[in-house]
Amino acid sequence: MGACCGPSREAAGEPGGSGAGGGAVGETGGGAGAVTAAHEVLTVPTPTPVPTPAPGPVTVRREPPRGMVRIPGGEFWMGGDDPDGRPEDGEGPVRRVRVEPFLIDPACVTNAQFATFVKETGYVTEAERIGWSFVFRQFAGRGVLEASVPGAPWWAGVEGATWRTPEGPGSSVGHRQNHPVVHVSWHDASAYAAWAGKRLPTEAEWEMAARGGLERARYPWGDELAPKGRQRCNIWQGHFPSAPSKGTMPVKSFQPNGYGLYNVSGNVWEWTADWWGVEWEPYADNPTGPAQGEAKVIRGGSYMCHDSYCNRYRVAARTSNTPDSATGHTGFRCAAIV
Ligand SMILES: [Cu+2]
Repeated sequence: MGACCGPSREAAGEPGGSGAGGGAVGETGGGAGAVTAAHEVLTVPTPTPVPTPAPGPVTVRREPPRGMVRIPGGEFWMGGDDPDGRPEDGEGPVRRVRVEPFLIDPACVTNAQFATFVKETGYVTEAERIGWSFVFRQFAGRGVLEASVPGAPWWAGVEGATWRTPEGPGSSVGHRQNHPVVHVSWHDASAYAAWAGKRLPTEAEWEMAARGGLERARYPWGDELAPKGRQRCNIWQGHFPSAPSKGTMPVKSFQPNGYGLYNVSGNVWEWTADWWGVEWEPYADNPTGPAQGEAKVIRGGSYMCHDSYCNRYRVAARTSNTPDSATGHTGFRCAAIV
């Protein structure tokens, strides 16, 4: 998993950072060196024992509501062989994949939608139970823990950072009701999806939908990042990580792709159903990823992705994070059977 895009609780949980196994150190990869000049002392918050994931049964509320997009299914070229991609990300080789027709949300789940779920079920997110989550250091105010992610010093563990208080104590989502919910773990996202009568998309479904009907394009809208100079996604602007960032944007910002999906590139990373893996067959029928694993695939890139160290806002790009991890730049959208 890439610590720069998917900082995991485990990555921050290695006292001293030196022996940080699990790949966090080696995974910073690419141009990360350009922005990791200052090494910080890695003192880590004592991990709080976490109760078993997903608190209690979540009641399934209803049939998949209207407003989802129907993706016709069929075959497509999945993955990329872009020389910009990192070999360890397993974007390639490009292979033929078939998926059944399915439904997918046109946009990520918003703070308002997640609030309804919490109100109806009393659900408590994993970050709330554990007590801290990852915040982009530029946004962090109170509650910053003396921990950092090896190779990705722009992440801060913040006590009290939750979906309701994305920057930590004192912050709120009051003015961000239509922004994507963040600081949700994979377990939280799955619980929401079950409640909504939906599920998380498989990685193959996510990519087919994100491609919007285009074949082997670099982005969901074509091959050019900013056609005619027009920005099409919320990614890092200016020098990373020092330029001022606005963070998330409303889930329906920018023009949607050919299938009507908004912000598949940039804004927030999106959880998928699949365990992480990097081995592919030349052809796969409705793939659902490895049977087991340690990390879940996340797709799409975020407002923090920048060409200078991570160009994972390309539509074939992928990384992962552990299912208990939460960050201020990861959210999700749901899928459902037709
Ligand atoms: Cu990135």
